[in-house]
Amino acid sequence: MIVIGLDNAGKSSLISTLKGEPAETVPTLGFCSTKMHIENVAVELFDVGGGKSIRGIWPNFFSKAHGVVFVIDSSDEERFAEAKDCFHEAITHEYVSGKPILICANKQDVRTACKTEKIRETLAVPETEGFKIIGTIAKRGTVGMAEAESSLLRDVVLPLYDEVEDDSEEGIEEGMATGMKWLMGECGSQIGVLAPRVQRETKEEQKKQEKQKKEKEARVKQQKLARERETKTS
Ligand SMILES: Nc1nc2c(ncn2[C@@H]2O[C@H](COP(=O)(O)OP(=O)(O)O)[C@@H](O)[C@H]2O)c(=O)[nH]1
Ligand SMILES: [Mg+2]
Repeated sequence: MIVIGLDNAGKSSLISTLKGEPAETVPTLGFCSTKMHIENVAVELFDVGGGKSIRGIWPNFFSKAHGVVFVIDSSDEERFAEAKDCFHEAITHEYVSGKPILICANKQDVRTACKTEKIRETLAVPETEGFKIIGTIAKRGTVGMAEAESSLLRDVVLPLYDEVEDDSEEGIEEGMATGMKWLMGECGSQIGVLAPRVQRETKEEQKKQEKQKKEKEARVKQQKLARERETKTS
């Protein structure tokens, strides 16, 4: 499985929560991988960033993945356009299209977070099978806790919020497990198609990369020779 999304979406938090080890997370620069068991199946999760600069390494992971988890920070409206762009670039990739995709509308604990239906619209999630969207809280925010100690917040601000509070947060941690279960189930039922596809495309991608590497080496060699000739003639 590959877990993608913009930086700060909550990918690393989601993975550590799933693993049951709320480890301290550091921003993902390249990628990292975590192995765990979900529903008695060994799964390897690749945590890959979604920023423009990192997208060059996407195909490498896309080719190996049976399913995709896309994580979005539902409270960061300023980056919705960027997230949508990232989402569509991923789902239309030749190694991804047709594979099961789970979308985690994360940070549902943030009061200003958009609900799953709004996120579905925002990302323009295709209305076809193979896409599922769930609300998640990968890691409950601690920001604001200290502030809540302040009497103004505690006595004046928070009670106002409590009045409008609904119960939509309930069962959200469970939602994450249900979401992963769905993804595993989809991958499982399509394994006859997915397994050979992954094998074929992984090889294809490896070949592409080897070719690129050779071409690069050849270029470097040419440049070196050219430099040597220059120093001889001067
Ligand atoms: N409030 C809240 N904060 C979250 C949630 N998930 C992650 N965060 C915070 O968002 C920040 C980025 O999370 P991280 O997992 O490192 O994101 P990544 O860059 O996608 O791997 C961290 O400060 C997390 O504590 C969530 O569900 N709710
Ligand atoms: Mg990370």
